[in-house]
Amino acid sequence: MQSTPKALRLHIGLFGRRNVGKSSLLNAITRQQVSIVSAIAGTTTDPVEKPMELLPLGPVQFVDTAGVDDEGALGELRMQRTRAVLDRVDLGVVVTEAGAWGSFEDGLIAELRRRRVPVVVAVNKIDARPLTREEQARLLLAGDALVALSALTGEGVGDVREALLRLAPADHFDSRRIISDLVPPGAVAVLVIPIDKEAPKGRIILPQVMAIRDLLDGESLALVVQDRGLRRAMDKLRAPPALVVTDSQAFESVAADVPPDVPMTSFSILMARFQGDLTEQVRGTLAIEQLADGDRVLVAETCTHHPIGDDIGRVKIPTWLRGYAGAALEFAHVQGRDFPADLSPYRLVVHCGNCTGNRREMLSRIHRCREAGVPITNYGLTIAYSLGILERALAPFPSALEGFRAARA
Ligand SMILES: Nc1nc2c(ncn2[C@@H]2O[C@H](COP(=O)(O)OP(=O)(O)OP(=O)(O)O)[C@@H](O)[C@H]2O)c(=O)[nH]1
Ligand code: SF4
Ligand SMILES: [Mg+2]
Repeated sequence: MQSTPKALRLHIGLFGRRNVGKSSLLNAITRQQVSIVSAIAGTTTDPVEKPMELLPLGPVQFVDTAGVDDEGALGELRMQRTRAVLDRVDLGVVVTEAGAWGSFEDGLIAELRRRRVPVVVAVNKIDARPLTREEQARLLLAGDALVALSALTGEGVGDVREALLRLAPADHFDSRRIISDLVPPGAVAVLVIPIDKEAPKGRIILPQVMAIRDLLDGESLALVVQDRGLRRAMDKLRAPPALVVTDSQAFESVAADVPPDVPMTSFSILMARFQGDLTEQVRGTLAIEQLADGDRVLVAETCTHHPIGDDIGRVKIPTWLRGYAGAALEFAHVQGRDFPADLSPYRLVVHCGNCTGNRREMLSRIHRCREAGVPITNYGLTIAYSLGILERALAPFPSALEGFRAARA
């Protein structure tokens, strides 16, 4: 259970002033001492994450944040970290205590609403101070659900769980598939995974694992090969596969080995669809055509892996883009949560597949790019485009292909 990829977990954020009992509530819901509780305001300084199974919903990820009402330099840093959490939650809990509601809480709700995130208002510490009838009437209108509780005695904690279950977006654990919707039950998908020096020792990476698991769930067949074994594998099949998926870095040789009438795409294009907005990112890819000398390109990665050898983000993407655009481009790199607040210096954002992140955060990055007028693409789309095979790699996704053709025309 603990290893369900983060991307598939519903993210639930706990927000509120310092000392209202956010960490106590998390501990009460999970029945574990996950987050440190103390009478000193400002105990939680960095977001604390706790994956758990919230039945019958399934795997969720709680994020306990730092209280964000404080001032000063340290307070500002905490607020930035908490704001980053706002960008990636699917559900928000605003924790407060009786008599404390003010413009700060209204502001938090507004931030969550702006992101279309449902909100539970949780009034804690009712053992010490019950909620008055007037306040209850007012707070009922503040969020989508109101719960009065005591994390200390446990009263009302079950109601918080129930409110979360009720408000969880119905489409979260939905039929969104990585690959199995493209490969009918019983049909074969060939997955091409080159084992080169960038491949992690003794294992395969998350998008590949997720694709194999999804094919198993769909009762399709997965044939996993290295790029140099592809032709031999294709020869052994009695009928052509329903789909060939390759690591983007082997695109060129795989495109040459796969007959033109067999659908072909890459893991990162599958991930763009599953974890982001494929059509928007395909449109963003066309901005590569406009790149000129001195333009700045932001390369963003969700995880903080240590770059090795010809790292795709640091070496390969810059080399490909400079070559394709024939321009002296400048590259900036960010990893993890450090997506810049100001995107105006950039002419293009090239994002990784976001396999370890969650979809809402990716969609919120895409949204921020759109608001800033900065196109966003991803690794696989960039590589396919610069190799001139993007149209072919989009053939399995008619609406994205249509968007691509329309934008190009
Ligand atoms: N009486 C009472 N005290 C509580 C309750 N829940 C939490 N407390 C106390 O309130 C204080 C703050 O609790 P925390 O859970 O650390 O609060 P927090 O919101 O995480 O605080 P920061 O991390 O500092 O922002 C602690 O002394 C808790 O014991 C409750 O339901 N009733
Ligand atoms: S850089 Fe992005 S795509 Fe690559 S492993 Fe990390 S999160 Fe996944
Ligand atoms: Mg805390």
